[in-house]
Amino acid sequence: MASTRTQVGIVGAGPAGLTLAMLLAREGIESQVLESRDREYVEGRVRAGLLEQGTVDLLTELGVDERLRRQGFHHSSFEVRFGGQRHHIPLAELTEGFGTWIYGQQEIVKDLIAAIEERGMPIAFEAAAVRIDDVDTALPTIHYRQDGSDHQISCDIVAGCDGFHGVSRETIPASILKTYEQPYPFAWLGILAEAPPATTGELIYAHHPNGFALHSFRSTQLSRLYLQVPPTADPEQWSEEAIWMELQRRFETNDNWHLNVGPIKQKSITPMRCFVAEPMQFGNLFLAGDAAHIVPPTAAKGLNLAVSDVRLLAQGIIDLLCNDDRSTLGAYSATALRGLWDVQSFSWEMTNVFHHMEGDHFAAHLQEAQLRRLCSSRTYMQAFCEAYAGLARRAGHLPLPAD
Ligand code: RFL
Ligand code: PHB
Repeated sequence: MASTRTQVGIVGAGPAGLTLAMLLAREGIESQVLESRDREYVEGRVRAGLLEQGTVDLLTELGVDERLRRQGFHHSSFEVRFGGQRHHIPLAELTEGFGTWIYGQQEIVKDLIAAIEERGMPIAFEAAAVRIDDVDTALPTIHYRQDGSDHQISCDIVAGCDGFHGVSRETIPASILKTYEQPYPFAWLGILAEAPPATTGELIYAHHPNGFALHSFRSTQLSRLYLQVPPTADPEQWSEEAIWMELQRRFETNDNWHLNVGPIKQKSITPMRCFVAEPMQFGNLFLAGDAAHIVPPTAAKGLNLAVSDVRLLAQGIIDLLCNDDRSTLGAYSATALRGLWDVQSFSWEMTNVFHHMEGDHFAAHLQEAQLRRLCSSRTYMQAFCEAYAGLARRAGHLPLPAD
């Protein structure tokens, strides 16, 4: 059995794990990233698309923003659509200039992997962590499988960045770990289509009696669209024609707006749920990103949260390993959870306002009243925009340490 030693063992090469590796390298801290999938899979996985300015600022600090600035799209506003009417929400105007960016998660992952490689740092692909031992000691050990054999790596700190289905969270004893889970009675059918987006200037969030729809994109030639569907929906039961018809119906306006249609390259179902695990720390194991929490994708917060978790975690690790100061790391779980619950609350609100609640006519009237208020009250609109832009978590503005 091969056995090695590093300062920080990072489980998972998603946005959380890769960003953490870069933040630590900047301070001369050595880490080893372990990733269960192969590189091609990780670089091709289509997921998030919307980045907060704070996330872009961090990628800029790390010097991995060159392609993002060339190929990404900056947005200063978004559109809300209901009752056949379009409503323009001036995001940047209401947040002292904070807009959002569209740039695919898999592109960020590619950029981070390239930058990590350039620094000669190791990422072990097809290396699946199977167990983490001794996390309550000064030298935890990650056991992993690679090339059909068992390996282990000992480290000062283990960062569990292995997403919702990883092994890190299970390492926290059941007597200590508390989880909260809230499923929704609907899911998203997401498509990636070879069709020029109807607009690249704004995203469109539509509320319709048939359900929610979102118009997004990945490039001037690739549309990314989502439809609210029942949680049991089978993507194979949705023909291309049925998907385009339903999208057109939900985006319909009384000024003849229309979608651009094209071949669908990919379709998938995303179940909608909220999930929180607390604490996000046990001994020298720290959870970050989807390993610790899931928010419904409506407000586009998952990746942005993962990045703000590791920003906080990296500072804690740096204070400990460079200055022998454990206070930031000691407050990590409480501080990250406080920011998380803020985001969970906004994601919950946005999901409930936009999605159709089957058979609930009372809810439908409340939703329309809330949407009318969002599109007409500047004060309400501003509070919504501040949360949507992730203002509290923007660069250099971490949530206050918990009491
Ligand atoms: P990831 O990306 O899941 O990465 C975890 C990595 O760990 C690996 N892994 C293991 N490696 C070694 N050993 C093991 N035992 C392992 N088990 C797992 C996995 O292979 C993987 O590579 O978690 P991370 O880094 O925390 O990042 C979280 C984000 O991926 C996620 O929150 C976002 O995609 C959520 N999300 C969105 N977030 C945004 O901020 N903006 C958006 O616009 C946005 N849109 C979305 C989304 C998620 C969606 N879906 C599919 C859930 C749209 C959708 C449809
Ligand atoms: C996306 O492009 O995947 C996306 C954009 C905005 C959202 C959610 C997802 O609110």
